[in-house]
Amino acid sequence: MRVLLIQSYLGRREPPVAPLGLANLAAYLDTHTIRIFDPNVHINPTIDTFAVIEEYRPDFIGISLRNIDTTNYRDPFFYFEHFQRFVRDLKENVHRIPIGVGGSGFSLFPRQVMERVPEIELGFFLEAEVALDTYLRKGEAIANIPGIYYREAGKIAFSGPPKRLDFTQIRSPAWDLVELPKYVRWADRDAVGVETKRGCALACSYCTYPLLSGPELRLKSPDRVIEEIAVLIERYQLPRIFFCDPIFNHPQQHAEAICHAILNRGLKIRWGAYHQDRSLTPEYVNLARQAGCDEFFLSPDAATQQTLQLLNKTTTVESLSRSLDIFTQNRQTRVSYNFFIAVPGSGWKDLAAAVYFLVKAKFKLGRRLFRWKLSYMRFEPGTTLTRQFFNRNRQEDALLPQKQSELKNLFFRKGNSIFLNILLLLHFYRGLWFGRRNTVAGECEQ
Ligand code: B12
Ligand code: SF4
Repeated sequence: MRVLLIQSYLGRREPPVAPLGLANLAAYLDTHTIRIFDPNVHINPTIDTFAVIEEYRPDFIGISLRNIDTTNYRDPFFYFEHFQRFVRDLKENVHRIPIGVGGSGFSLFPRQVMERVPEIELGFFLEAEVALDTYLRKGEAIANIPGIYYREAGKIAFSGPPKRLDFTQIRSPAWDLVELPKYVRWADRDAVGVETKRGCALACSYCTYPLLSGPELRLKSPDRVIEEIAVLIERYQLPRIFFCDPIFNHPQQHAEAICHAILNRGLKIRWGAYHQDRSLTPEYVNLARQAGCDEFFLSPDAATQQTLQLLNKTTTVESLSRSLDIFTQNRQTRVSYNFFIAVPGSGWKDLAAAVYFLVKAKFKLGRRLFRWKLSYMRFEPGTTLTRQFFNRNRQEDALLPQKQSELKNLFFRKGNSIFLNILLLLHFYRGLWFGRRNTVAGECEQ
């Protein structure tokens, strides 16, 4: 079977992200002929996609719907609108070829996407290495393949949650099928990702990652990770990668083992990764830096104990402050800290604590405070916070709006005092200065 895997077109130019999910899927489809295409790194995204279809003549088209929107209040861009148009145009051109969709954007809103994009025949929920392979082999009825949304008698049916992949057996991404050289110049903007694990065992109340990649940790062996990095360096001369794990340094021993393996193998690679502050030690930071870490991304999100607890963070005021001391002492690290401006029940004191922390961090780290962010939380499906503070009055369906202008309604922006709310309103809509600068497109809300 000829299979075409497409990264969905974002609808505008932005720093691209190499399709790691599609490269993982392709590694499992070795009984088929596969092509991976990312319109985002082509000059005429839609026209070039049609040209590829015309030339390749696939029997099945799989599209990765990675992003729904930017989750960024300063730049509320609705990728999903463009995805809908992209699939509609595609189907008009290729009406006899079945279209399947998967990806984290799809998995956050599976039923809604199936309803709103009737051109999609099949939707693959969560990780789909096994489900897609089984479906394409055609030996099994769809209803018996866990993890698939499909259409039956005019209704949307679901075959049940997929089994999570055994990570000790996982195959390496088929990067040879991706036009990887096109991403190399974006390496410093986190364009090429490597997974060292799936899952997050922590449970911050606003976060979708445990839903998307599972609440239990599945670790890739450090040897396997090193092999994958070595291929990226040797075959594509890639100078930098981003570790796509929800949290790289949890568990700490696994992160340390990977750092040691990079050093022992003598790999020259720079990398960035999401870190949590609770278990940071000066020794670990030093080790990670020597192994190539050039940016530690931290999302403490709040700076008072009460708001940290409400968000169910493992961070404490003490661990946050200790992390800053560690980064201050280690004079070669670049760090980014993200905070939310408003958390349910928070007030002036909480906002002031976050601002004070950032000012202190700027003073202590100078230019090494590479990015900082004071942003608003976007309610996302399936989180505790959404259940508590969004669903009370509204349907979860509203989390996938109909149009871009509705995105702004999905951010939490209420403090516990009237004057604070007026300030937040002005900040949110009128662009008061604080927290609006110093973030780079392509970064990710955690
Ligand atoms: C790491 C990461 C980043 C890194 C990416 C680094 C890199 N080079 O890959 C960086 C920091 C650059 C980043 C940027 C952004 N990110 Co981000 N990111 C992630 C994260 C944590 C992991 C993604 C990943 O690589 N997973 C590992 C791969 C293997 O899994 P996967 O892609 O999901 O693929 C599997 C399945 O989904 C499925 N699948 C995927 N595609 C398809 C297609 C078919 C046909 C089938 C059958 C199955 C299938 O099978 C795959 C294999 O199992 C996710 C959260 C998460 N846990 O998913 C957020 C996430 C994807 N990001 C998100 C967002 C919003 C963004 C940004 C828009 C942020 C911004 N404002 O700039 C940008 C977009 C950049 C771009 N150009 O696309 C959101 C998207 C949801 C939403 N609300 O829109 C997520 C879900 C986080 C969240 N808020 O919940 N991100
Ligand atoms: S915010 Fe980070 S630590 Fe918390 S649940 Fe999400 S991925 Fe895990």
